[in-house]
Amino acid sequence: MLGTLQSLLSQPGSQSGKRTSSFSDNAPSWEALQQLVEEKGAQLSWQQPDLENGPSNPLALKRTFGQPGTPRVKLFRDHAAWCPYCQKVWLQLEEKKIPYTLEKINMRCYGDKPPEYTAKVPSGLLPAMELDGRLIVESAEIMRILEEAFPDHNPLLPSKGSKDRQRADSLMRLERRLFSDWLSWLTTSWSHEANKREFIATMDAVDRELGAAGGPFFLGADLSMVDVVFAPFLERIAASILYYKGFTVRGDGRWKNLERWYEAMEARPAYIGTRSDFYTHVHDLPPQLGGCASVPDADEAAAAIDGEDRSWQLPLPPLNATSFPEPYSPGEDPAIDRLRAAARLVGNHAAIVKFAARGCGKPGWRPVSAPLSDPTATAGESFLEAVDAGMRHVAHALLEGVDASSLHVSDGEKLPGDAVVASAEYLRDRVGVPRDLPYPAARQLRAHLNWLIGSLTA
Ligand SMILES: N[C@@H](CCC(=O)N[C@@H](CS)C(=O)NCC(=O)O)C(=O)O
Repeated sequence: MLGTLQSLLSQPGSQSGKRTSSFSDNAPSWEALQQLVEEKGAQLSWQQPDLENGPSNPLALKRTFGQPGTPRVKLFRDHAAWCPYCQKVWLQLEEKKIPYTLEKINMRCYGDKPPEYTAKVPSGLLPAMELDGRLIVESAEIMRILEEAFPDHNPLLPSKGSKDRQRADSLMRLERRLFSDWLSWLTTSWSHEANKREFIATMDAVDRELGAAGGPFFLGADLSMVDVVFAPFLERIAASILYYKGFTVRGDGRWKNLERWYEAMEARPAYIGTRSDFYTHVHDLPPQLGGCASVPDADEAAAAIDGEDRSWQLPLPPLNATSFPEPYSPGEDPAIDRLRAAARLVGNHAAIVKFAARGCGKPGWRPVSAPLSDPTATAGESFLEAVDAGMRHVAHALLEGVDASSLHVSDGEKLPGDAVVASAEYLRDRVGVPRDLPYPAARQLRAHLNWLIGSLTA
């Protein structure tokens, strides 16, 4: 499937073979849309998130959790929120409510790193942390030091020498075994059956361990460091093994304790703000791992994850703990999810329009290894007005529903449909979770971009 996506990406506008129609510039202005966001927010009792003190949010650059003073910790994590090692540290800080500031650094597959970062961390690796100005690298070391330096902030490890601590240490080793078995199966096409057996045996062991202390977490009723360490990988495993191997990890009841663990994690605001989605993961893993190996059995699930079936079309199928392809136990609140997507689009419209217009602009002079990234691409400047109007129609449809949209499509209209279709597709394929939006809001945005694309395409 990635092959399909890559070829699609190399010729922006997969609908470009189809006939598109021109359309009218009669969507409300951005100012009027902002007004609507505020009105809807008041109606639905929804407020813009409190980035500093509210639930974890990928847009936050400073977190104080209401505590006075200057944060002692500065975290450097990847800006796309793709790196599992960064996610562990991020989640630990959030669960412990340790005040911190954040600097986002791009991964190499997203282009060159800022020289100030490589001067500090010559390997360029993420995450890194400064504690009282002292630099620490390696996620395991960072996490160990955070536990030691903030003993009063919700300790996540049982005390040294205790039986629980021994169990926690042994579970951490199980996590590395799972990591290795997952990668062996995911990244190679040989020994498919043997790799699959090995992976399943290790997942059976993980599920047994999740039941051993009564659950829902590894050490029992309370979340611990073990859950924090497993979380980024169990998240990526569920996405990638379905997409590349057609094998359901989550949602078919095979591993009951694990299902309960996913649900318990997703009930935690600290985790949900860091959680990505299947689509983002299946496309962020290959550039980090140097590729993933698909089997033909995976085609149906992969098409659903890529939104190539009806899964990204309005009306969206319900989202819950058993939805296919991606279970999401907090479920959805479609009115709020649409509002959240609209608020982001309206609040950041100038940058988003320019970004989307790369879809009708020129690919970059220097490609990078992440297919969804093209840092040197340029926007189709002459189409900015049309793309702007298209995005205002999308925001309006998110806020008022597609039936209330004033979008008028006909061959005689002023604005070119083809450039806008290419731009909407470019943006749709690059909505990243959690970087841009939480999953339920991201799928609303993708589906409303598809509504625009479908409306403009004969
Ligand atoms: N052992 C390191 C591994 C960190 C690591 O591999 N980070 C990757 C991202 S997942 C990285 O920074 N790669 C360089 C890059 O892509 O920019 C740790 O646990 O912190």
